[in-house]
Amino acid sequence: MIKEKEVSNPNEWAERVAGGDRRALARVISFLENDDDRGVAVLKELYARTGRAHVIGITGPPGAGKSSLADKIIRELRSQGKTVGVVAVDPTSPFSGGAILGDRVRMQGWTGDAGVYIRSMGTRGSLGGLARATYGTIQLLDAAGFDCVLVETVGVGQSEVDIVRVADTVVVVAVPGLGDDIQVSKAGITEIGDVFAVNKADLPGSERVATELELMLDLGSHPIWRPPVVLTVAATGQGVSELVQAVQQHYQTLQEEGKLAERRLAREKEALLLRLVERVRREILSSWAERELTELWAALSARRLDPYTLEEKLYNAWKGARDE
Ligand SMILES: Nc1nc2c(ncn2[C@@H]2O[C@H](COP(=O)(O)OP(=O)(O)OP(=O)(O)O)[C@@H](O)[C@H]2O)c(=O)[nH]1
Ligand SMILES: [Mg+2]
Repeated sequence: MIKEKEVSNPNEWAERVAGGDRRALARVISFLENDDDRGVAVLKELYARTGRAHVIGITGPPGAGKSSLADKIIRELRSQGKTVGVVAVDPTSPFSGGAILGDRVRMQGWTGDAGVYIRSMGTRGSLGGLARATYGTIQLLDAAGFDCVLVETVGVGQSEVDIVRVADTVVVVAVPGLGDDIQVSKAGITEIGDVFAVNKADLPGSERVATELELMLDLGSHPIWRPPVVLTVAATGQGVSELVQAVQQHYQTLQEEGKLAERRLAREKEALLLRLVERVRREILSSWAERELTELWAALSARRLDPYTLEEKLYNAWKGARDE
């Protein structure tokens, strides 16, 4: 273990992370997970060194084979000589720090490979907190020099979708046998995917899922990139090199069309604004005593007070306190 006393400032942590020190990397990720201020302090030091990694998001329904697919994608990228950092996010799991069993089992062959780093993260606090820690971790892996950063997340709700949105390339994994087109037509799914993998193509029905996806995609407009649909069998690795090729073509297209920086700036702005809003919200709420707030909510509920007046009251009190 690193003795904390030996590392006294963010700059030292940053140097260690950028230099590829894995134990430092693991510690700083824990800072982020625990909302320890040192995490953000290190991110500030490292931001100028980020933006080099290709961030690849993998999302899809539970059990679709995302981790198995990630394992085979790592293999393909390694064969190209690329280094890979992985963040496996499980919003339903309270565990973190590599304790998610499925991911460990499915991606376990890499412990001896210095070119691969895998970290699992779960929610201990809020989903917003998880999203923040995940995003910070991606930046750390980027600054640590990994060529590619894979982010796996279960795509069941909006927050999970938000997590994967930070990727340069989003792979949506669909599977046969989940009944009709629930997975395909689920709002937003066709919108966020840059590449679609129909996994478990060894099972019946995969061709149909692929056809439905193609039809759905045909309805959309795709000015620079029409998302391809690739059949895969993560269990054997079949189709994975085609998948990786599609993912890399997408990245190349973004670069050639000058859209990569635009996409990254958009996500950075969105994340920053969300943090700001959250901060102001916290400040406003914490400036009131619990009892006072309870009374205000009760007045709102009983319709003795309208929400617009209350909004002004809360805002003005906060602003007044700031202007003093
Ligand atoms: N038949 C078949 N089974 C597969 C394939 N890929 C994965 N599986 C199996 O599907 C199950 C789930 O695989 P995972 O890789 O853990 O799926 P996941 O999407 O990461 O699961 P969660 O992270 O729990 O949502 C495992 O039993 C895999 O062996 C495939 O291509 N074909
Ligand atoms: Mg998984």
